[in-house]
Amino acid sequence: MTTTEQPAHADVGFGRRPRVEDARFLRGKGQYVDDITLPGMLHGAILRSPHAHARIVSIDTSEAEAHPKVKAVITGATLESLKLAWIPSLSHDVIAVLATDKVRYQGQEVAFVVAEDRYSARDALELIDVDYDVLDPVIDAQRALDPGAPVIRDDIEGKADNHIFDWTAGDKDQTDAAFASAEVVVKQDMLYPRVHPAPLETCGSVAWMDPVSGKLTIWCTTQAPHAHRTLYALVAGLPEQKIRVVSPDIGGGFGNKVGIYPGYVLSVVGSIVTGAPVKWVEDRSENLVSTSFARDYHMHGEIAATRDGRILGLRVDVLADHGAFNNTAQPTKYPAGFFHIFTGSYDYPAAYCTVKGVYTNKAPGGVAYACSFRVTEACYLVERIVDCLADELGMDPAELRMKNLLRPERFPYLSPTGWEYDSGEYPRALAKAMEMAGYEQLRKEQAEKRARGELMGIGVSFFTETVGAGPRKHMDILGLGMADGAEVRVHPTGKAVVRLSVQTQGQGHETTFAQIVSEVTGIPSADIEVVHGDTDNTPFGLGTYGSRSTPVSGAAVAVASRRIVDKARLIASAMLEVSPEDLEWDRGKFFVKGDPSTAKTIQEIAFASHGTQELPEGVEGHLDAECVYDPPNLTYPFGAYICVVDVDKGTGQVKVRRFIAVDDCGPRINPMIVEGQVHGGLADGVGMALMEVIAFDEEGNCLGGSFMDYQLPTALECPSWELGETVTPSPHHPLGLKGVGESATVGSPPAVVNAVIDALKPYGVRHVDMPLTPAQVWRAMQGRPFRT
Ligand code: MCN
Ligand code: CUM
Repeated sequence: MTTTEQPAHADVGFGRRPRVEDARFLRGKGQYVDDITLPGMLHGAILRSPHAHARIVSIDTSEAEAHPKVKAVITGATLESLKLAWIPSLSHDVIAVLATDKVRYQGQEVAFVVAEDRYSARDALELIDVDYDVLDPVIDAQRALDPGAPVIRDDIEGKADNHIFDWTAGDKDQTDAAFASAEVVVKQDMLYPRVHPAPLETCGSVAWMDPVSGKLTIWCTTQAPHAHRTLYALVAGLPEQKIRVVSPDIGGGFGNKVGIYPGYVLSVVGSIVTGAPVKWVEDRSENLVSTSFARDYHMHGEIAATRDGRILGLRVDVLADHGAFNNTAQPTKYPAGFFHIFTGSYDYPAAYCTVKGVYTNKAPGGVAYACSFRVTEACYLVERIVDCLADELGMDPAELRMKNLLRPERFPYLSPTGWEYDSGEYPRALAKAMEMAGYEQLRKEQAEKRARGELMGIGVSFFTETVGAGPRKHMDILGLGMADGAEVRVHPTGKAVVRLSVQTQGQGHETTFAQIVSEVTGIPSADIEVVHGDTDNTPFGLGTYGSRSTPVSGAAVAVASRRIVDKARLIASAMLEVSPEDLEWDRGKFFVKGDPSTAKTIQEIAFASHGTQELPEGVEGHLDAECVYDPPNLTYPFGAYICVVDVDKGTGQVKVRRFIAVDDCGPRINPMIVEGQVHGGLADGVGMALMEVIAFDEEGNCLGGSFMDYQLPTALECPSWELGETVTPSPHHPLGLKGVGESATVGSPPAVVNAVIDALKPYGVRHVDMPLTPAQVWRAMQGRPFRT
């Protein structure tokens, strides 16, 4: 017979499996947005503001229009006539697609040129003459609410200041009481500086409004194709079925590709105006200067404790710099994202935070860069201030953590700010990291080095993340509930296709999502194709960010796969002429209980479902299933990190010598991919802690506009990572899985900073703000005598 017999196959279910997408990536055969070329395609370029704050007096485009290769020049006035000059932001504000009245940050979009080639489009930008009336900018967030500060958003009716929102979480009175009764209170200001996700591939799009079919196709660098399509439909008034958003291979997102950028909209308008496909791809400086930055949180923390090191409460006050438009991405109810998970991994009853958002003359954005919706900032705050407390108490920071970590019997745990942590075994993870590090021995080595006047530091951090947004009843983005669909279809020959709403940017979904189907159905992973990133061919869902793909879409795939198995049971019962309850499932086949020789494989069942086999009452043919998954809760991955640094006394140069990371994301679909995710996140952490910052001068000129100024870590700055794991399944995910894509970026910066501050202990230094560049570290040592 038949095509349905399968060889014994090792490639089934969870486990190490090389990434299938690498076959094309390693050969340079990926298909990125910039690889897309269509007949007659034109190219767009954006004229950007040189000023941080200026009124536009006039724009003269006549010379640019006269350029022989220019097909169209679009300004804010053009867009106003199409009602597209302003579009909704992700945070219930608006953003300007092209400036009409004022420019509000350096690099803001002012005009768009469409030409026959990229070079002519760029050349023609020089021919546009904009007359600006320069205004005082607001650069320092601390000054944004000063009386008399220039009002940035005078486009908003009645707006007379730069205030965006005030937000609180936790119980103020209870927290005040905890502080009043505390023996020790430690206070610390800290800044999580503005940084940038800086993916290798910058943002771009190709738009084609087909005048014959009336269908608009947009190939673009998006982490959320379905959400983008709906927004295009709502904003432009185009019928949603006539819009197709395709996210081809993406060269890294890291949060940079969540939102809709003016460039995407402009390529659409360009195509409508010229009748030809229009490509727009930004360059590196445009990406760094104008697209979603991350962090920019000015935090004041206070921690209360007993003298013997029991934490009693935490109080936090944050000033959030959101730039010129409030365009941070997070579920609607949470203007500060999930920052209120700042209570971290410790057991204490009282916590309270206030967050104030302000406008400044800087690029909008705010959460991106593997942030889990601001868990990065929250984790940094608590892990830094716990170290400050250890310093105050003269206690070892690992011991202080161990004393206060949530114990396993506390789960599910309701935090003082309202999160329900699903599962955790925290002390075990920290003990494991300490054992891997040889913690006692490291402290001895440090003491010896200190006695010799050498600077060695050991930094500990523990993190709890909240990922997998989220339950529809309280999480949405612009009104769209955060559920995700998945469809699994088994072909007659027993091969399968799974269609996802989420979109990979390098996380390896083509590999791991096939493994989820395989784990449940027993079909070999190699026989399962993963389709994603195309709204015409995949079910609706909100996309990839906040490490939600595995917790939400992965759950949808698991449930759909189980439905396949349930249906296969009914068909097998007809094939074997027994009742379904008499069948036993042994991943990949059903057999009559007690008689394995009767087995029907999933492949045979698939063929039968398409064949002439008589099917039980009520069972339709074919072996397909789908699911829309509404997560009952988020998942709470966690981990314990230990960093060892050496600091050069003469130069302030920090060398990360060792980094031990114990992560717990529940069972691992593919341990190799999880390790890769952790490696990347740890490198992010070293980068943010030591070198990355988007800074501005007093006039609002961005000082981080190239990789000469915006430093990223390389292999030279990274040690050979030492990874460990514990496995605590999520009780509510169908396969117990928790997300992991942002864990290491969240958990590692405080470990590195804690290590550097620990090295500087002989100088009595308690805190230094990131990035801990040699100059920053050196300054901290100056004027302070070295004391062992
Ligand atoms: N995984 C696993 N076992 C688990 C959990 C996850 O094998 N228990 C696998 C997943 O199947 C997936 C990968 O690990 O292949 C990451 O899964 P998940 O934690 O669900 O995160 P997402 O897939 O939703 O990815 C998003 C996350 C975010 S928000 C940022 S930002 C980030 C990150 O992933 N951007 C990345 N990692 C990145 N990695 C690369 N290479 N490129 C980016 O742009
Ligand atoms: Cu916040 S960066 Mo990721 O969620 O795309």
